Amino acid sequence: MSRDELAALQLSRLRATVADAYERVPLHRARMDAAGVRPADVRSLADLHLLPFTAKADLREHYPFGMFARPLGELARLHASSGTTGKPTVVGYTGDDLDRWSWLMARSLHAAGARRGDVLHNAYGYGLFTGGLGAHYGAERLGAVVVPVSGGSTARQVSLLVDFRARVLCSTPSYALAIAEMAEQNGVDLAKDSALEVGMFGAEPWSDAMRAEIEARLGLRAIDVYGLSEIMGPGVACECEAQAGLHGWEDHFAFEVVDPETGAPLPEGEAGELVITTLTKQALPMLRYRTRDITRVTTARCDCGRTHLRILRVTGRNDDMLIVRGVNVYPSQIEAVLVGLDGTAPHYQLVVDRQGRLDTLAVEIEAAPGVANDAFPAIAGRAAQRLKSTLGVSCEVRVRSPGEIPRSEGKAVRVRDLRRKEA
Ligand code: DLL
Repeated sequence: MSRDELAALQLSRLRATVADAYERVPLHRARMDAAGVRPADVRSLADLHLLPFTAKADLREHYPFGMFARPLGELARLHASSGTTGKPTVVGYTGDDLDRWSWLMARSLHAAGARRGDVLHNAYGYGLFTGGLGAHYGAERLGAVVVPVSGGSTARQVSLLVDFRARVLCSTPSYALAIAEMAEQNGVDLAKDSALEVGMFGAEPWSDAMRAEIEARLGLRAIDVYGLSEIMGPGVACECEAQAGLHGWEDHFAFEVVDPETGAPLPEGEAGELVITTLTKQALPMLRYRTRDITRVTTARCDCGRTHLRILRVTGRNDDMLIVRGVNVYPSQIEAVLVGLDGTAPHYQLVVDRQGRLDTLAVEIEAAPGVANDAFPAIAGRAAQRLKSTLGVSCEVRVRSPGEIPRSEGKAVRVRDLRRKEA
């Protein structure tokens, strides 16, 4: 579709979604009434800006089903985010929602290079998390042969990957590395001994340095996939084989980037908070959902020929941003500096603490297997110097022995915040 055709389709779907949300969801109606906006006021895509925002807190306050636009009896499935504090966020799908999600995940997988008949090893967690089932049904829709292994039992994952000749691996990027590491410990070189060619990784921020590391150790092309349960799950946006940003599927979602402080829309290319409006969701239509994810978008045509805009790597979440002596840093920026450093393994954790009234940041990195303990201080020194010159902050670097930093089976825990213990 040309961008004009895409825009026309977006507008007609937006108008239908807004009318439906106003009609069926008391929260949307109340917010729009308070803002003095009627569904009929949405006459162009630019009028999207008239609509009030929604946020994760709205879902929590209307726990569990208060934001659904369909009665429970018309739903086919529920998912929920674990949520570190308070109640989980619950999301619902009609049968048609699940059908569209499967198509969008199939489309994403195809863009990533997966094909009908491929054996697809799905190591995203199955359950309330959207990763496992989202990838599963998308892969089936594509015509792939799904191995529904879920996360965990990493040694067994390695044998199954090799024995079943999987061509495609789906997992979080951090778990992909844990699988690679387990393989190496068991004398298996996945780059040589497996049939892997495509990896579809997401659910957490990761850097290009991490991508290079994963590609080398697993012998595949690592593709970034993005999504969030409040909007659908995985497959809201996905890279194509050009690996030049994630195509946001604009026939089903409208994307905006806003200033995280003021909420004002930002011009194309500027970094800000991604805001998403669903255009075809039935059970849980979302108007201008504040994702908290920081990124930039471009509508420049991709080499692959797709006209969908591209979301340039999500660098991190607004709430994950650390302010270290006045400098804003995201864990993934630190990752980009650390991964690939001589003598280290690509595992790290950031420890935030407080001394007096000042926040402190310590970076824990892991020595590569076989590196002698007396080399640790020199490694720490090199890492600290790189961090200082790239990010402009000095921080303490601690080098841990191989295997000491916890491995993830799903989303990695990158930040240990010790400040909470004071509260
Ligand atoms: O993580 C859905 C998903 C599953 C996406 C599998 C991709 C693959 P939630 O658990 O609701 O949903 O978490 C959503 O994870 O707002 C981002 O902060 C982060 N996130 C997801 N994908 C990426 C990515 C799933 N590719 C939250 N890069 C989002 C960076 C990501 N962050």
